[in-house]
Amino acid sequence: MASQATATDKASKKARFEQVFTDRLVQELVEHVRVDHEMPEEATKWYERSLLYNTVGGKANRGMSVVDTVEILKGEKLSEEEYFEASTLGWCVELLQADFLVADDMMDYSITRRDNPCWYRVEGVGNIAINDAFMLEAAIYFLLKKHFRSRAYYIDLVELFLESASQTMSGQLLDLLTAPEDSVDLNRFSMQKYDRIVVYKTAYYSFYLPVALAMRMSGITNEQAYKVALDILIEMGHYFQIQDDYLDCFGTPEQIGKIGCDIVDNKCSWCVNTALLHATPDQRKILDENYGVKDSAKEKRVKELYVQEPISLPQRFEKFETESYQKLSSMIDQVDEQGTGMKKEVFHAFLAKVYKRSK
Ligand code: GPP
Ligand code: MG
Ligand code: MG
Ligand code: MG
Repeated sequence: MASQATATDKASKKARFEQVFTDRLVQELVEHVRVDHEMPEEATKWYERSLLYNTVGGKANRGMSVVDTVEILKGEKLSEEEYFEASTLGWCVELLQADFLVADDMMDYSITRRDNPCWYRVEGVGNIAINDAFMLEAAIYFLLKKHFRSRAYYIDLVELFLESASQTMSGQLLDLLTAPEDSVDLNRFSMQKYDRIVVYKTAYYSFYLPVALAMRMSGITNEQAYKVALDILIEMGHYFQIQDDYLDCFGTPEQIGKIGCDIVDNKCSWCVNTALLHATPDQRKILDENYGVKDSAKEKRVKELYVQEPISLPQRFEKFETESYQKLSSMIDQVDEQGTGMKKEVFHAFLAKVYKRSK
């Protein structure tokens, strides 16, 4: 019963969050392009469809973490107005995520996302998806201006978005450059390169950004508090992307809502880097012969190898998860709440959302 109640609470929390977007923010955005950009109906309809298709329907962990953090820092329930503002900021993070996913799916030749065809694969969309990604990003700055222009922390919000987006683009560049389509050379991969890719392409925008936005909104100005948050959240983001890489290979499409493609895409993933560290010379040869080619039989061969000893990715992943949890918990325990004005609960709550996730 208790776990059922929790599941219902979670669902209604998410429904409330989603309503802010579907019932209010989408209309504001569509009205903005209709009136301020003189867009005809054909264009406003397209934009509305893109906003709904690409922004709603995910886990919304990033966006809801903004709201949760504001509430934890306040120490009591938010008023209607406070809830609306925090969730608007949360939706701005989800819009950034939507922008990145539309573009990333094109770059990664992905097939499905959130159980549906990737946006660029929807009939009639194709390369228009590139412009739709730009429009999803532009939506962030419209909403920030509309709702936060008069606040003293407005510029901090804008800078946080600009800087995290820029860090993500650098990470994405490294991700793409280490995965050339036409030349497979596993010697180019390493765990050091991997760590840098994932911190930049994932951790800043997915973990530091939502919490730092909420901290600004809550009036935290102590720079040490931001430093402490950065250290913990970058580590958490690193852990999260390793989960993403593991699930790309070992999760089912029904579970993760997308079809994994890291092996055929020649990605410098946690899986291949870990396999390279432990493979016997014979296994290494098989990896060299089968990794990074658009051939499902070869992809299958790599997956078979990943579970064999001494590569044993499932066991190594489980160990990694336990150790990451311990490391993160001990970092969180060391936070000086009095000195920084931060609360450990902010980090515990975010970690609880992603620990041992299966999607
Ligand atoms: C996750 O990589 C990283 C991103 C989605 C950031 C993309 C950045 C851009 C500047 C476009 P991933 O490819 O492993 O994600 P997924 O598995 O969800 O496709
Ligand atoms: Mg991808
Ligand atoms: Mg990618
Ligand atoms: Mg992935």
